[in-house]
Amino acid sequence: MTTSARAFARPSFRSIEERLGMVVLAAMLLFASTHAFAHGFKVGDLEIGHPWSRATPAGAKVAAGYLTVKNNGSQPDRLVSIQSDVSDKAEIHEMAVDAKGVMTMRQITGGVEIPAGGEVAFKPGAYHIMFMGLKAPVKEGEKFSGTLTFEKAGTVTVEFQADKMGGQSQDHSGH
Ligand SMILES: [Cu+2]
Repeated sequence: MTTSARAFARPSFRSIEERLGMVVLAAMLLFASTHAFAHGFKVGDLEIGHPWSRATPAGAKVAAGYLTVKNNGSQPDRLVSIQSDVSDKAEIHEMAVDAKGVMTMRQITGGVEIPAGGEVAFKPGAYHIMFMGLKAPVKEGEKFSGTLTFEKAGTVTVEFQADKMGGQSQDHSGH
């Protein structure tokens, strides 16, 4: 049997249509997966990763917000404010251990710097966003939007995914 005969017997090259179809399918899968798993937002040189919150008990007046901000630029930027329809206002807070060894929460009034080439995590036990004057309880599985304002990059609206109620867990590595 000759080489050419074997080549002929093999399923031949896929048609252009088939190949195009596969490219479209691959693109759709890629889109679906980035959509489902990455949950990220971009503004200028900044990437906002996985904004999330926690379900709140009935009557709660505050909810927390967490996310990461990565700065791919060569200039530092600064998260200066947050707004959301779910609450009267939103503040930037920091959890820290005071001189007596007690965990306390304080408001950061001057914003938080996002260093050039660096990343800042707003997470339980550290910097976080506090939605003050909550208008309705945050329910598990729901999403709500919030608008972040950066000194240089400007504003970006992101979606916070509400996780189950917090308890004492400081861990969110499951996401
Ligand atoms: Cu707080």
